[in-house]
Amino acid sequence: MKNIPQLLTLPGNGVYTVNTGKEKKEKLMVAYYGTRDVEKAKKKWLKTFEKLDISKPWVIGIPSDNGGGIQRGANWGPLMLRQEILDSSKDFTDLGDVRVIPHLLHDKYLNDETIKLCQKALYGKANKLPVSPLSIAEKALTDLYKKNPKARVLGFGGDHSTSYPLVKAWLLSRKNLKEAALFHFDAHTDLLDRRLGIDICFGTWTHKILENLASPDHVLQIGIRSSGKTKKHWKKTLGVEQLWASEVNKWGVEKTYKKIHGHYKKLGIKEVYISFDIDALDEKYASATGTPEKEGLLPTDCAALIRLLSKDFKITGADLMEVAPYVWPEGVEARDQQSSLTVAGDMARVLLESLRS
Ligand SMILES: [Mn+2]
Repeated sequence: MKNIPQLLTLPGNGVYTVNTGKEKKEKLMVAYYGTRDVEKAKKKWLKTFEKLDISKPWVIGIPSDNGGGIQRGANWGPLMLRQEILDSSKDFTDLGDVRVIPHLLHDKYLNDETIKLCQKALYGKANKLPVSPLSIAEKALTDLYKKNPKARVLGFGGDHSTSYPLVKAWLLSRKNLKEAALFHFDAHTDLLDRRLGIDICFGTWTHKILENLASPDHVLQIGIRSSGKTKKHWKKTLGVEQLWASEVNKWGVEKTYKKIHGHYKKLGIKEVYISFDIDALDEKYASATGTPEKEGLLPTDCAALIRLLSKDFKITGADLMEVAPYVWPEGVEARDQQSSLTVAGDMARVLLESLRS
């Protein structure tokens, strides 16, 4: 645990800037720690780790969008999502943000010399600590779960590759892996083996996480509508189950939930991690994201499904990904852009609530 405060930084401060976003970062510091002074806020934040309280869910931000690749901007997700849920900040413990060097993704893609130079930049000296956002996140979460296996963590991304360390650390710390499943909201399957040779990015992370699950059918994907391959293809080649957006919109909440419940019960699932890519929602509700897609899910349906799921299964981990506040597709008005962030905040609250029940 002694490494944790080195790997993380103040909530909302993980995006390295001098002046950009200063007002928003300060607003968050004042709300959390009652000061605009970074050093004073840091002292109070460090106290969080002296006695971590597992009666409340924990929030962690991974403000990295280097695993994206179509339209970046999800690095601002963690700061903006916290702004949207400030009023309920007493209901969770904020661990802060993973420290991010914006040019890096995972340490496996780096040479020794670069790692040493980046260690010096982050920690003041060369040591054994990781330097890339996904590697830092995995190390921090693994250490946190080791001491607190019952912790319930809500991660804020970041592009969807930042779910990889969150879900991996969650899976590796489960007492009974056979009872653990992933419920994945997304317009896309994220199931590529590699994208341009890279095996951990927004388009591949779900494929990569299959090796850590008890079996591939422990992933259930929902909201899919933009895939080069059919539902049958993914089931046949990888064994992953999907509920496409067209099916969910046709069936409605009740019938859809019956399918989800039936699938997990058949497998003997007891606990579930919910990974929520905001683009699972229809573009009308989620314009502030890298790849908005038409004919998606309704926020009210998603909230209802999460609530139903949390009644029958323990939700012990969750994340909200790909919220990109400054990404503004053509034709979207300021009002719609703000309502898109409000909807994302609502989804964050629903996820927090599911971790509490
Ligand atoms: Mn995704």
